[in-house]
Amino acid sequence: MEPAQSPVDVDVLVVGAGVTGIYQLYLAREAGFSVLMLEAGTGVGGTWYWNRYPGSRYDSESYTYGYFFSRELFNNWTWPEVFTGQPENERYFNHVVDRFDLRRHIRFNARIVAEDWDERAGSWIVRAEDGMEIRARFVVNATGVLSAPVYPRVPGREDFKGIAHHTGLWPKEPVEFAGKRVAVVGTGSSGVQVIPVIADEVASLTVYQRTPNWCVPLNNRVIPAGEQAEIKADFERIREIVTSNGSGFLHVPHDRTTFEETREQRWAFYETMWRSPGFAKLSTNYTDLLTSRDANAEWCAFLEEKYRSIVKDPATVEKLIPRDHLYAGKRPPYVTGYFETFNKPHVDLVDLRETPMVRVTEKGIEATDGEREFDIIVWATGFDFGTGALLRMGIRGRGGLSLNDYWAEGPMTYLGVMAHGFPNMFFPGGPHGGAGNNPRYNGDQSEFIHGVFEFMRQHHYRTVEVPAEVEKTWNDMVTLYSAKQPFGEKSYFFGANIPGKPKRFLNNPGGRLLMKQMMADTAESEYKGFLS
Ligand code: NA7
Repeated sequence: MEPAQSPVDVDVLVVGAGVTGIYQLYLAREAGFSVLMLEAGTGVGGTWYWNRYPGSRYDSESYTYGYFFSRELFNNWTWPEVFTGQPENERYFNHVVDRFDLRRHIRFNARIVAEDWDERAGSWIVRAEDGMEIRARFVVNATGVLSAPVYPRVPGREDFKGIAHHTGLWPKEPVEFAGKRVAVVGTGSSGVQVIPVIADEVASLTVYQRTPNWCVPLNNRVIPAGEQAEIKADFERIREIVTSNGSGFLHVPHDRTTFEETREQRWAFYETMWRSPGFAKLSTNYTDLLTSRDANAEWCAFLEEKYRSIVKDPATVEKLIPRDHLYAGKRPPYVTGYFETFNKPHVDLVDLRETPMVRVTEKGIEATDGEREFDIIVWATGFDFGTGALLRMGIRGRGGLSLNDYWAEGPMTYLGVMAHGFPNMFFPGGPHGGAGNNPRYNGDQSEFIHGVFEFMRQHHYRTVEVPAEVEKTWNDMVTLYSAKQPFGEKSYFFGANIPGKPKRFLNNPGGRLLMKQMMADTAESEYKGFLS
């Protein structure tokens, strides 16, 4: 007779060695659970491992993006710039896993192809592409929201004989741009980071833009030694602010609305915003920026003026001004020297709304105005946001229920971390997650999940599953607030970039504070109805 209970290999299996997974692994290991992490890549860092294209850089302040679980880690790591680049970010995550001796719990080159809930054993059987099989009591899929890269559905992509890379799958070996004819397709956060960085090296640069974005300066700078010391001395205050506020940033919200001030005052204030670091343009702008169309349009009018003052060719600047959404209608990119790039004589902008792409050829790209030849094509065409990674992993819960079927009309979650029918499985940093400084928001989720593990161990429960009616309260909240948040239905936050994907809001429109409150209530109720 088969044993009723198959032994588990580990208590907690974490999938994905990004910023969220590493923290989850650390929490579980510190608490004495047996742990394992599986990672598809050959190194740690997640987003900061895969997106190693030239110009890849934080747009959250480095010292608020890193971890706060160890004062000693915070003290001993020096962020050289306010917004550090990918190599530095990847170094940080390597430092963390080595400093806390986590690397020995990680298996690399392990791409998951199946996760099956074994009802009888009360555990998950997880299989990797190479045939490795792990049995785990709990599975935490920390696989990220921007980790399933997508290419345009344009014929002939495979025919191109030159070099072609997606920004989200960038190779470790350097790509030689010097003297090459280069195309960049896509002008989201990744495309607008690559473009100015490679522009001076290449023989020619052609930018294929489908939708212009409201790009604003990142305003990166080196952090001088004196300021470094101040930041380190300020650990407790910084941690308190970024772990307790809505955005996860250190930014202090403004105290007035747009039209309380004269036009002259507004323009002076917008100038301050233009010079402010990264997301401060969103989080410290006039308080009605995202709630009043008129207020938002006023900021956009200022931005339009700025663009016109930088870009010399009137036809080019016309194409660079968004007309179909206001600020934050799509995720706003933060740039360094982006608009200036279009003043260089060897840089061209192709507006795909005027001349759509027809096909990729052996030699280049054909649009309706003809074929252009290239040595290199950079596909900066984004990701299957939110659900993409989870729906590529073959996850099957109770009774063989496929997550792809359960989420056929869009994700159904509780707190953006668990789903009914999928016991003992979690996905921090996944769909219905946060907009803001992601590691802080995802960290809340990891701590909630870890609290569940601790409670179950203490009280000898084996299974945790969100009841259907409780899950519904969260999904009703998402539906209700989706209509009130600023991101438009044309953004990837609604899955708009993926043909055929259901149009559902893929973040938590209720915000971080509501999520934290619901987590606290759930824990306080001792997970009533969740445990068996
Ligand atoms: P994004 O922000 O999704 O940008 C992708 C870009 O690629 C965007 O400009 C798209 O235009 C463009 N795109 C997508 N499909 C096509 C096709 N078929 N033809 C032409 N152009 C296309 O991804 P990123 O990698 O830049 O940024 C991802 C996140 O990384 C970002 O939000 C930050 O969190 C960091 P569209 O706007 O869809 O018309």
